[in-house]
Amino acid sequence: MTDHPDLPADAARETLSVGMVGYAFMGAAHSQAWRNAPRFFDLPLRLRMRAVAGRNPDLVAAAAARLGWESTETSWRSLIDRDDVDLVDICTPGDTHAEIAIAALAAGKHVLCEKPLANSVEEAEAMVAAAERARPAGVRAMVGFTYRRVPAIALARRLVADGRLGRIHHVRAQYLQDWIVDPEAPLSWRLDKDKAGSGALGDIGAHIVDLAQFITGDAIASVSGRLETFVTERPLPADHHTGLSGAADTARRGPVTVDDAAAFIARFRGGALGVFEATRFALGRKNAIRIEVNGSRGSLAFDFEDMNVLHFHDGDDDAATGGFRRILATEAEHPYMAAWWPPGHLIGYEHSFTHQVVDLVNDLAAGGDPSPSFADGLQVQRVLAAVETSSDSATWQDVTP
Ligand code: SOE
Repeated sequence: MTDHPDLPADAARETLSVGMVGYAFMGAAHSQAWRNAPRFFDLPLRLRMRAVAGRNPDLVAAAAARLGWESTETSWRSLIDRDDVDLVDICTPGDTHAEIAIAALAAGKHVLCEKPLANSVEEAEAMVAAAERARPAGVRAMVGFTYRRVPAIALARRLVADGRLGRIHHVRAQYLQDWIVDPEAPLSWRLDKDKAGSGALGDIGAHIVDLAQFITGDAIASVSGRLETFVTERPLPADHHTGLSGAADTARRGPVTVDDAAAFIARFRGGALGVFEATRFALGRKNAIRIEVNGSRGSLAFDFEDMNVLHFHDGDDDAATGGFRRILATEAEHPYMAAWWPPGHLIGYEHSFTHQVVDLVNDLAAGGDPSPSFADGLQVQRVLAAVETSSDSATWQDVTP
C-alpha cells in the first residue's frame, strides 16, 4: 500500500484508506479528525484521506483542497467502487444514509455513518442487517454519536460504571439551540422530513437519547412525548447552503415538515425516570447540551457550553463540606486527555470527532466491534419513533427492543 504523503513511512503499520461522502459542516468536522488523529494519538494503522465525494465537481474539488483529501468523486457509488478505499465515512443528510451504508458494506468497506443512523426504524433495521451480513468478512460499522467522546462525558460514564452513583433514579437531559427562532430563517434541508426524517427530535434529540443511555448504561423502555412546530412555513434558501445559516429567498416559501421542538418523559429499563427536551427555539442557547443524573450514592451534571467540566456530587461526603465538585476533565488521567495539552489547557467541539476516529481505528485494528454500533443507532431510532407515535396518539409508547 502507498504511504500517506505527509506522514513518515512506517512499514510496520498497515494503511486504512478513507473515502468520505459529503463535505459540509459534518464533513469538515470529520476531515479534521482524520487529519489530526494520527498526529496526536499513536494509532495502530496509518491513515490516508484518499477521496471525497460530492455531486458538484467544482464544489467537491474546492472542498478536497481545503479539507485535505487526495482526490474527488462526483458520485458515492464511484467512491464505493474504488479498490483503494477501505472505509466509507457518510456525512450526508439522513435520507441517503441507508442506501450508501448498505452498498458500502456489501462492497466490503467499513462504514462510519453520521447520526441519526437513518430516517426511519425500517431503514435502520436494514442497515443493521447489512452490518451483520458483512461482519464475518471482518467488515465493521459504527454510527457517529460524537458527544460520547467528550472527555467529561466519558468520565461521567466511568463514574456510573464504577458504581459511584449507585442506583440511578433520574436523568434530566436537554439539547437547546436557537438557529431557527427567526420565522424568516430559510427552509434548510434540516426542516424537510424527506431529507432529515424529523426535526429537533432526530437531529439533536438523538444525541441526548444516546448520551443518556451511554452514561447510565441503561436503555429507554417507554416514552410519552409531544412534538411541536411553531413556524409552519418559511422562505426557501436563496442559494446552495448546507450549514445552519444562509440567505433566504423571500419571494418563495415552503412548508416546514418536521418538528421545531420535542419534549418527552421516559422510563428506563432499570427503573430510572428521564425528562428530555430538544429544541431549536431556546433563544439565546446556541448548543447547550445539559445532562444531570441522580443516583442513590451520587449525582453528576454536565453542560456542553462548559464542556471541559463535569460536576460530581458524592453522597458519601461529609454533609458539612460536601456538595457538587467541579472536575476540570483535562488531566492525563481523564479519558483521551493524555494525548493533548498539559492540565487546564482546554479542548473543544472538534476533539470529540478526533476521539471518534481514534476509537474506531483502534477497534478496526484489533478486529473489535466499534461502539456505538448500528444496533445502538437502531435502538435510538426506536426511541425517536416511539416519541413520534406518542405525540401523534397522545399515549405512552413502549420502545420495542
Ligand atoms: C445542527 O442542529 C447540528 O449541527 C447537529 O446536526 C449536530 O449533530 C450537532 O452536533 C450540532 O448541531
